[in-house]
Amino acid sequence: MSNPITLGEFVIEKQGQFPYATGELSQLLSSIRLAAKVVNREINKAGLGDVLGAVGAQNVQGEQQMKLDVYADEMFIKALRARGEVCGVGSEENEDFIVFDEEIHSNSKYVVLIDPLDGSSNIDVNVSVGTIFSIYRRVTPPGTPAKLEDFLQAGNKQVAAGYVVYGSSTMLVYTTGHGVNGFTLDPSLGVFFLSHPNMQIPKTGNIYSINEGNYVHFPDGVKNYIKYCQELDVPTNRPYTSRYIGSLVSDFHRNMLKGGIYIYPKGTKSPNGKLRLLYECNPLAFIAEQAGGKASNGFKRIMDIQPEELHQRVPFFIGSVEMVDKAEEFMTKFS
Ligand code: AHM
Ligand code: MG
Repeated sequence: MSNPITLGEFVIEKQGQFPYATGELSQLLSSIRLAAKVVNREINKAGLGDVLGAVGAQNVQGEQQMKLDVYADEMFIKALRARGEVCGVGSEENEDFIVFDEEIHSNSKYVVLIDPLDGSSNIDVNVSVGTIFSIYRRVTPPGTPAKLEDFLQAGNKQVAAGYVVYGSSTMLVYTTGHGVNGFTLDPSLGVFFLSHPNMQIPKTGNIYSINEGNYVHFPDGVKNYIKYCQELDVPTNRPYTSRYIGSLVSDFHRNMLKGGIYIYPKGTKSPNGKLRLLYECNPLAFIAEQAGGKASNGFKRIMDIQPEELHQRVPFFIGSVEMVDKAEEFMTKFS
């Protein structure tokens, strides 16, 4: 490795870009980085379930083995609680947000929204999963308990966002609104190294990612866009190729690197789609835009949607800007 830069070093070097107090963001990211490493270790052992004792069974210490999504949720919350930057966490795993009210949080200025283990149904079959997080300045005064309004902020108010993909290698990708950088974990050292500086999503691509099994339930705009993706047209490199892992972070990450579009539309079964605005869509939208891509609900910018509830779902179109533009064109035309 020539001149390796660790995530810790990088965050400190760039902390001047953060509009608020120096050091706050690095503390916050170091909580996330630590929890990500612990979760990574557990995920890597998941295949040993039958050997070491399946989830739900008792392990050798007589402790109950936790489901990994619950475990990840607890790890991230514990790591964030251990430092003083955050006054509350909203998690996809929990019905309500959690307020941190210990002494060290009396001056905390941030809230975190997190999907601790997205795509967790994939773990049993050794497919990549991810963590998605989003950081906001609280809007209520420090020194008071965090309130719902601190969490229900539009995505355009995010101060940082990122994801971890636990894949063939483990990567942490984040933005603070100054571009996107990706770090790969060296498992032998337990250190994330800068591996993907200044990530850019290609303006267009030839991958479309959607669960086509739900085709009959899709709106006409999406049905017609899929047809467009499958047509033969040499100048635009069609037909596109179809890739759907069913693990959002992995599908998004691949499309980020190669160019593509990911769609989870509304369907007759799920009137607002499946994905959650606060835990999944906003953070990935922030990253996509910072990498030169785009995220939409089919008609408008994801990050301009005013959230009304914590677990709100939205249709989601994200990826290469020209592909999302094209999909929006179909949505408008057939709506
Ligand atoms: P989860 O938050 O319950 O894990 O669900 C989110 C996951 C995404 O990772 C993935 O893109 C999507 O659900 C797949 O859903 P489907 O199986 O309906 O295609
Ligand atoms: Mg999820």
